[in-house]
Amino acid sequence: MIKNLAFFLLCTLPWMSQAHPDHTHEAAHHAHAEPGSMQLMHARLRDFLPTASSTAGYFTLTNTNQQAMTLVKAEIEGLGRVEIHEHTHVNGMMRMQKIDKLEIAPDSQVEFKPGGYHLMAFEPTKPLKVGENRKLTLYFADGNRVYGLIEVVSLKAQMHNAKNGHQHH
Ligand SMILES: [Cu+2]
Repeated sequence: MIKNLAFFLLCTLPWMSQAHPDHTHEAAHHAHAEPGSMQLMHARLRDFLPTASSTAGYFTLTNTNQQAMTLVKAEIEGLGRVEIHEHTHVNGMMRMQKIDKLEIAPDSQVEFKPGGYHLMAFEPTKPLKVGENRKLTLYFADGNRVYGLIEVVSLKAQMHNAKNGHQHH
C-alpha cells in the first residue's frame, strides 16, 4: 500500500475566476480529501518577464496521509530546471534560497505562494504561453509522485490571485 502512486486531485476549473476570500483556510478540511492521498490544487506558473532567466510557480499541496511526506523535486514540462525555494527574512531583508526538501506533516497543507515557498523555473526549452497547461511532476522522498497540470498565467493575474487568496472548491 505504501508504494502506491499518490492520488492527486487536479482542479480543472479556471482558478482565476474562483476567488472566494472567505474560504481561504477551509480546503484542508474538506470532504473531497481521501485517505492516503496528496492533493495538488491551484497550480500556476508565471510567464517569464522580458529578459528574465527565471520565473515562479505556485500551488497548494494537501497531505491527507497518516505520515509526513517530503517533497524533494519538481519537474515542469518544457523547462530545463525547476528548484524548490523558500523566502526568509534576514536582518529585515527578504531573501530566497533553494531548499532540497520540504516536509509536509500528516493531515496538513502547504501553500506555495508569493513571499513564501515557491517553485523557481529556469531554461525554457519551449516558450511559455499564457493560458496553456504544462505537466507538473512532484517527487517525494518515499518514491511517490504526484502528477498534475500547471497553468501558465500572466504576472497581473498572479498578483490579483495573491491578493484575493486562493479559490475554494
Ligand atoms: Cu525563488
